Parts: sequence; C-alpha cells; structure tokens
Amino acid sequence: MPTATKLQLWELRAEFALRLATLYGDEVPAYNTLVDVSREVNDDFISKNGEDAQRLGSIQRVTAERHGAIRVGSARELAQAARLFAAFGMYPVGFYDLRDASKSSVPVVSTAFRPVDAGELSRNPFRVFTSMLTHDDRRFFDEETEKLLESFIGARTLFSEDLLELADTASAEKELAAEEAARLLDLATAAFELSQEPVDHDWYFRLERISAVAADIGGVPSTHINHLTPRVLDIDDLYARMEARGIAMIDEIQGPPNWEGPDVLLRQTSFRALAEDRNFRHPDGGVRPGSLRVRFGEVEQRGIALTPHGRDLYDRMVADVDNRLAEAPPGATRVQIAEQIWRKNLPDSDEELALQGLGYFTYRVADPKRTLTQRPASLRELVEAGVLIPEPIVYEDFLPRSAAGIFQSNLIDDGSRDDEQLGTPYDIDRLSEVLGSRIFDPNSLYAGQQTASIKEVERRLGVTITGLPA
Ligand code: OOG
Ligand code: NI
Repeated sequence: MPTATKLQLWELRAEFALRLATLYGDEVPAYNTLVDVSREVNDDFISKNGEDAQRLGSIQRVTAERHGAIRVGSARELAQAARLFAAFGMYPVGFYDLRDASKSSVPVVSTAFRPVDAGELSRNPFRVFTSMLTHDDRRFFDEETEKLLESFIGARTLFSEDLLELADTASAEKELAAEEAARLLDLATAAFELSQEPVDHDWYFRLERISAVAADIGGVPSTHINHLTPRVLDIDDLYARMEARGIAMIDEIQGPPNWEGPDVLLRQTSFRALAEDRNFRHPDGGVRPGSLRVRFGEVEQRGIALTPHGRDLYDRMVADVDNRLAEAPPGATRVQIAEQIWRKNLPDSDEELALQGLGYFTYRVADPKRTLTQRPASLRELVEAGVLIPEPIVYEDFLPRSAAGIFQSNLIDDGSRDDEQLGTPYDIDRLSEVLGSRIFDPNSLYAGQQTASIKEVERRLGVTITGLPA
C-alpha cells in the first residue's frame, strides 16, 4: 500500500485531540465558551506583542494545544491506557502523587502521556494527565471498600480488545492505514464518552463521602474526560474576560504570579464545576434523575521549564509565600505576596535565568556566518557578546500543587482521610512497573534538548564552550 494513504502517529494524535474536543464541547458547552475566549485572548496578545508573543510557542501550536485529564481505577486500566496513548505517539512522562499534594481527599497517583521530542511536540503537543485510583490506600479506604472497588472496577471494560489491538498495531508500525486509523479514532474517542447508563446511587455517594474523585472514578461504569484545557498567552486577561461574562471562576490563578520577569513553569485556573444531569438507580430499583458536579473547565499559560536547581528555588519561594501569608494582615493575598518574593529571588531576564542555570534553554548562533578563533569561550561571554541567543524550552509538564489546588477548589467537600494509617507507597519506578513501560523523567528530556543544542553550536562555531550551568 502506498505510504500516502497511511497516517503518521502525529496525524492520529492531532485528529484524536480534535475529536475529543468536539465530544467534550457537546457534553460541556461551557468548554466551547472557554475556547472562544482563549482564542480572543491569544489573538489580542499577538497583535499587541508581535513576534515576541510567539517566543514560547507558535500561534499555530498554542491555538491547537490542549491537555486532557482522565482518571482510571486500576493498574490494569492504566496499562491499557498506556497502550492506547502509544498509538498516538504519547508516552508517560513524570510522576505525581496527589495524595500528598492535597489536604483534602484525592486518592490518586498520576502521570502524563505526551509526545517526548521537540519535533513531535511542535507538530501537535496533545497531552493527557492520567490518574489512577489507589484503591488499596488505607488512609482513604477500609478493607471492605477496597474489596468492593476491586470487584466493581474489575468487572468493567474501558477499552475493548479491538481498540487495544489496533492501538498496538499503530504503535508497532508507527503509522496506520486510513481505514484502520478511522476505526481507531472512532473507538478511542467513544471510550471517553460520558456513559448514559444509570449510576448506582448508594454506591456512588458512599464513595463520595470518602472522596469525590474516588466516586468519579470507581462509582461509574466507564471513564470520561474530566476536563480539556486550552492554552492562553495571557491568563490574567482570560480570567478577567470569563468573569466579565458572568462565569464563576475559582478564586485564584494557581502557580507563579503575574510579574514583569520571565514566566516559568505553569499557571492555571478554572471555572467552577458544573452540575450535570445524570440518572441514578436507587435501592428500590427505580431510576430517577439527579445531578453530579465533577467536571470543570481549566485553562493554562505555559512558561519556561526549570532545572532541578531552579525548581528547588521555586519550591522554596512557594513555601516562603505560604509562611508569609500565614503571618500577613487580613486582606493580603497570596498573589501580592508572591509577586514580592518573585522580585526578590528570580532574575528578571531570560538571559540570567539561563546563565544562572535556573531554566532550560536551547542556544542559537546569532550570525550564522560567524566562527570564533578564541577558544575555549564561556557561555556567559558568548551570550553577553550577542554571539549566542538563548531560547526558552517550554515547560510541557504539570505541577502537583496546582493540580491539587484545582481539584480542591472544585470539590464540594473535602471527603475524609485518616492520616494515622500508612499509605500505599508509590513512586516513578513502581508506577512504571504498573504501566509496563518506563516513565520518562521530564528533566532528562529538557536537559537532553539543551545539551544537544550546545553541542551543535560548539560544532558550528568551532569552540569548546565552558562555564555550562551544572
Ligand atoms: C487531573 C488534575 C491535574 C492539571 O492540569 O494539573 C491536571 C484531574 O482533575 O483528573 O489536569
Ligand atoms: Ni488539568
């Protein structure tokens, strides 16, 4: 068969993202409003800031960019999700333990499936934050509930054998014939459609008393998209415009504050979870309408990826903000305090963020005809002399604290947890075993990109560059 009729994994991924957006927009119409407002914000930002506006991603990429969030109930379901996403060139990156990132009851551990190399990311950066219920964690579930969860989840099928086999074919061959691709996309999209099957009322609310997230995962017969998140270039503008339209937003933008220096990591906010109609099956056998409030609309602004050194600084600043907020007079906001702390601790230019080894950058030779005779030369000299231009590497991952913050601000109550009990231990290695493939460490991906670009400019200039950030 001629290759022209075959689809590459990135084409499948781009189409999958579009299909899920259509599905989710039909299910949660407020999402379409969010996407419209995001587009307005981005168009206005580009016309105000010109070329510079696209420093952290081309307008084509940013306009198409989405992350989804899904939640599964068991190791088996997570391993299947991994097979499914591999068909779209999306691989597990990073480990997040939301059980500890949250004061309320969020009994999940997570990873994100996404493209891992720069070329694939620029073709289409679709990523899906995927959480697995830790049904055996005694802090949340007693032995009886654990067993009930195990049998409820064990009895359901999220992804059919057909779908998984097609997915395996795509990931093995790195492409798929058009007809099979259409079938893969139909089945994969349908797997995330909200089920119309009545929800077992007492089972659902028994779980909800422990954790709304546990109920959303283990109280229903299938999985669904929890949220689908567009990317904006100015989240403060987005927040204001949504409020102006009368849409209730959570109280704050999570993550770094808005300030005049470099944007780092990730800023996120959301509109409040909406009541959605569902049918419930009651113990008397009757099926009656009711509503659930679990899905919300999130939006994000992405900044520069931080090195482990930069991330330590970030975590210290966040802790500092917490401490000062606790001591601050009434009326002081987290955001105001964060702005001051940012100004005090973070360099106010990309260049310094790069040269102090706080952020990840690639380097470009300003004048391609230039070669150097002086060797070796330090990175600082080359950047300050304008020979090399640092270009930011965008943060492609997530922040557990913001994730927990979004979960929390959308929960109606905190649920219950017993911290006297021992939690089930999870880390990146254990979750990799569950998944059946190695979870990528995000920092190795960013560092690999940075190192490759430095090697390339060394070759171009014919120098050895010294003084590289540790
Ligand atoms: C996932 C929450 C994490 C984010 O953007 O940090 C997340 C969930 O609600 O299932 O999506
Ligand atoms: Ni999210």
